[in-house]
Amino acid sequence: MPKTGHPIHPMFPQFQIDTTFDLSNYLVERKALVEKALDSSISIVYPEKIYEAMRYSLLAGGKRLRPILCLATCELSGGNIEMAMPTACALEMIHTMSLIHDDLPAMDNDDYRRGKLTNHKFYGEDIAILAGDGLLSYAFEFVATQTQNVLPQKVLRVIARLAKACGAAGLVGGQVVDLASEGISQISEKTLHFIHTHKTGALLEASVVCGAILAGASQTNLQRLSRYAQNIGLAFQIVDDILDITATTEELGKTAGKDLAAQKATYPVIWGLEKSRCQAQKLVDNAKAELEVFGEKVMPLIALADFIISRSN
Ligand code: GRG
Repeated sequence: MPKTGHPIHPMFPQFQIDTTFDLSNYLVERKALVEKALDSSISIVYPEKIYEAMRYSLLAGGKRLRPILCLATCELSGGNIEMAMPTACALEMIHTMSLIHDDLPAMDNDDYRRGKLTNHKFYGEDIAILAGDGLLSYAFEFVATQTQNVLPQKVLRVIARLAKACGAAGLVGGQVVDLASEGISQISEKTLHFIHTHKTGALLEASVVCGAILAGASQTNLQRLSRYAQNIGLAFQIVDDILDITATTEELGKTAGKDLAAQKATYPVIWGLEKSRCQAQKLVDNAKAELEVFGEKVMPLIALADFIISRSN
């Protein structure tokens, strides 16, 4: 029952809004925890160059959204931050490797990422490919060797989930269709949906689901959280497409206007900016509706869903 003196949440009248919840403070705190764990995850040993290249991109900033989501769903499902931190770090290692490879001349050919020269511009293509490979394999080693106080079966499920998100059924598959669609501005909405649910959505979904698996969430709650993640994943990509048009290179930390220049099919191209914004909002509302059963501990996930459409980079 709602306690007195607190406003009622418009979507969830059965519980109250935690008016003391401060998203920007939460993000700053969580980001700092993740940065610290990432910094101590890789030390520089011989052959120094590859470890330096891996750290160059891994510690280059970024919103750390995937680790933060993973920690949040672990806590929501009754676990704690320590249980999920190795998986949270692995998610960021995988995400970073995908950015390094995506930026290569053979793919998106970008010079800037997270406000810095891309890995291949700084270290050369050979080392950038290997830095990506190094981060990918280390991500799995890190989960397997560093996760504590979690049953091995759950760690195994997390490893399998992460691997699926990386491969042809996830990021790799999405990237392949994205590359094949280059220069074709008339691709169908179905193809665009496939690209984004795989290229962007798969890892966001794995982030949300893996945190909950580690904490022992029920199958029903895992399905609810999956649907939450699918909705925010698509909303995230629509906003990414919008920002490519509306934000500056300085705001984004990467080259703005690339989609238009490459005549890429995006949601704003198909729907226009206004409809794209409306669709993103609808998806976020759908995502939040999935959280109804979780009670008051759900504030971070509600706020993170809102952040996904209000962000400026
Ligand atoms: C994972 C084995 C394996 C291969 C990767 C290159 C590739 C295959 C896939 C491309 C995936 C890709 C780059 C998707 C784009 C996802 C996306 C929207 C990135 C931007 O994410 P943000 O905004 O970035 O969270 P920050 O810098 O804040 O972390």
